[in-house]
Amino acid sequence: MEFDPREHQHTRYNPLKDEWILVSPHRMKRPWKGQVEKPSEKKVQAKDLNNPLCPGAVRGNGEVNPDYKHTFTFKNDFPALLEDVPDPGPSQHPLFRSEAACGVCEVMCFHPRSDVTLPLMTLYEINEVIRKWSERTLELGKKYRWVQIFENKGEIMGCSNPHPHCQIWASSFLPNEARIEDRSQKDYYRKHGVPMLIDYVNQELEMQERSVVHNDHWIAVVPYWAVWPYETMLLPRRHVKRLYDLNDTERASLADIMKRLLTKYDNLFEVSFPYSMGWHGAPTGDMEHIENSHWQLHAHYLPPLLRSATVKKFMVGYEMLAQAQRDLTSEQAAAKLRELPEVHFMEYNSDYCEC
Ligand code: H2U
Ligand code: ZN
Repeated sequence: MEFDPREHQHTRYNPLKDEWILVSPHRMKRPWKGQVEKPSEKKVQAKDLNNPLCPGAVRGNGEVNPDYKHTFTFKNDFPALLEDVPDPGPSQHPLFRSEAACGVCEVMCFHPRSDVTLPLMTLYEINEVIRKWSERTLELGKKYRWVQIFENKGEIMGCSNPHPHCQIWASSFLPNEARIEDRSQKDYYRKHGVPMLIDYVNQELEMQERSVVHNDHWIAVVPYWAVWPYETMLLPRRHVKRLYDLNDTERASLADIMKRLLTKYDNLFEVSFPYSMGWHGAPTGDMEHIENSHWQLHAHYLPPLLRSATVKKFMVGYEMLAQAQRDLTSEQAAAKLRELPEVHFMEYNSDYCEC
């Protein structure tokens, strides 16, 4: 029998995380009798003064939000990282290690309206979000090694608030994902003399099978080693280390590809598609000026949905105790996303108005 990646199980290597994933495409045929998520039926109001992220609303700390027109960034009122805390001191035993950790957490609202998510925004509005992302990375990166921008979208991802927003956590340490990606990209660069993700982008542009959308400056692909069914990576085609190294044209081009990708995501199951996304780029702070040529800026989009708006992929059992496993291949997922329209399904819906 000849090997067919669409039929036969195999493992794939993730060079960024130095991990393997089990691909079992033959399982796509199995019927689903498990948990079905309730679709979120609540219609989001454009403005709700009881929502602490809205313009003019009162936040947890008693402050009133300004009447903002585009983005609005504030220090998280319930931060996981504080700027000034005592140092735990040297560890006494190798099995009980700890290190000092400090940082700052911010929340960034993308738009004054709670019912306007990124794919429904204009390119100008998305560009405002990107400009703010760059600005905060530059500012917080003066002091901190790692500035993690991330968006949890949808209740299924534990997002507590429907208002379009992301969080920014800046830390004095490299979090695990960053540390591992740093090491893997460094090893690849030493071995091949080219940044790993530049090689990867060129391969994907040539092969086309996993590309979802691309434009002159960016490409969105379902990575060869994707774990989540419709996971994508968004990468610049040029070598760019950090968000604030993007020029005006590249930022405008990023707004274009984000709108196209996120519109496809929403169109897949005709819901506001839930995901966790985040940006990774070269470290900052006291690591900004060390050799970082191995780093390439990129974003990860990690959506939990599998076969409909209500069936989610569970990462349990084998995934928690052995390794990640997927049914649908990355190529099948990319083909499905590729064929979806780039006009948002809500734009056909007469219930939706611009009032
Ligand atoms: P998530 O929905 O992604 O969890 O983000 C909402 C964040 O907003 C959350 O981290 C913060 C929460 O701490 N927040 C405030 O800082 N002030 C408030 O008044 C409400 C929510
Ligand atoms: Zn990454």
